[in-house]
Amino acid sequence: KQYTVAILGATGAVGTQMVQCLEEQNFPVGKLKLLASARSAGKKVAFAGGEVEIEEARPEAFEGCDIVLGAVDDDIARDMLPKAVEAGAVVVDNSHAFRLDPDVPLVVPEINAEDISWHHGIIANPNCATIIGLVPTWPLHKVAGVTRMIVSTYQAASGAGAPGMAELEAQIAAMGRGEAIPEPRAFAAQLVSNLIPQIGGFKEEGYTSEEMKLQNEGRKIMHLPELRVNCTCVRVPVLRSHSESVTLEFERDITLEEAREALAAAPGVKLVDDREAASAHDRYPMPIDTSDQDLIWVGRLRRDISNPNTARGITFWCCGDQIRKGAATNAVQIAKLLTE
Ligand code: 2RA
Repeated sequence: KQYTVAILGATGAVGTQMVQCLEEQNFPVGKLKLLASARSAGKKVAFAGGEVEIEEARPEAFEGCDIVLGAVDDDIARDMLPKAVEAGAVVVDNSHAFRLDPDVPLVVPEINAEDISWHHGIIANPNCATIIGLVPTWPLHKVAGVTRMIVSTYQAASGAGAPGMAELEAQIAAMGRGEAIPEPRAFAAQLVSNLIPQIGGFKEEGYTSEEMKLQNEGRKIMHLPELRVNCTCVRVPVLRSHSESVTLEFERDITLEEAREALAAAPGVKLVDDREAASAHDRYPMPIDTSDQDLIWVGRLRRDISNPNTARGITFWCCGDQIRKGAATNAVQIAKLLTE
């Protein structure tokens, strides 16, 4: 069967990536509709050896669509996507609009693909920092039962959308290749050098909306209503990969060897954890290495020596591409499961 697929928000960083992911994942697209604002209508986008013309996003555009991928902000998603369902499409939405709606499954395919079965027209794609932190957490949860997470995130400019990314990219280009430091971005990062410990607005107990997402979404995705998460989300001068320091507390003992084995075998994970490696690129994950690929790289695996019961505490570091696995790739993986 071939499917008529529409992307709402086709010109943003995530929407553009979705077009590429449909090709990469050999999605059975019979017809692709690219929907965006009136000012983008008429532009042509390369797809599957041909070209697709961008149309203005209007409710009528959903007629005949089997699947709609949402890559727009919460307000537009709330307004437009129910109309896509009314037109008979199944929606995979990357906004936060429906993520916590009890009638909407919130899905990371490596964790809870089975939840897709109870959708009522909309399936929500989790927040990027949630996906990147939970993909490596889940295999460890299956070994010893996670009860608590302490997470610090280092989130790329891409999370602030294409404009934020373009701004940082221009600064990095202006820095050129610093002789003292081989990686231009590392050089620029030290020169751009500021960190912003706020993503989203401040909510309960002084946590930001972004920080509460990991607890709220983590509980729903892993079916752990008692999960407790302390998260600090920071914007850093990196282009498109998010990094996270994750400390887990478990209800049962887990050895480092068990953790290492579970991560090495986990779908969606690449274990990069060799303190003796000559190159930093092989020693641990770095955002510069995880950009533009779909795996979550995990390293710096160690016991949590602050946990009074060290047999039940593990800390790791992970990096993943915010636009890909953090958004577009995960959404297209969900859509692909709908076709299987
Ligand atoms: C961010 N997670 O990084 C949010 C939205 N992508 O800004």
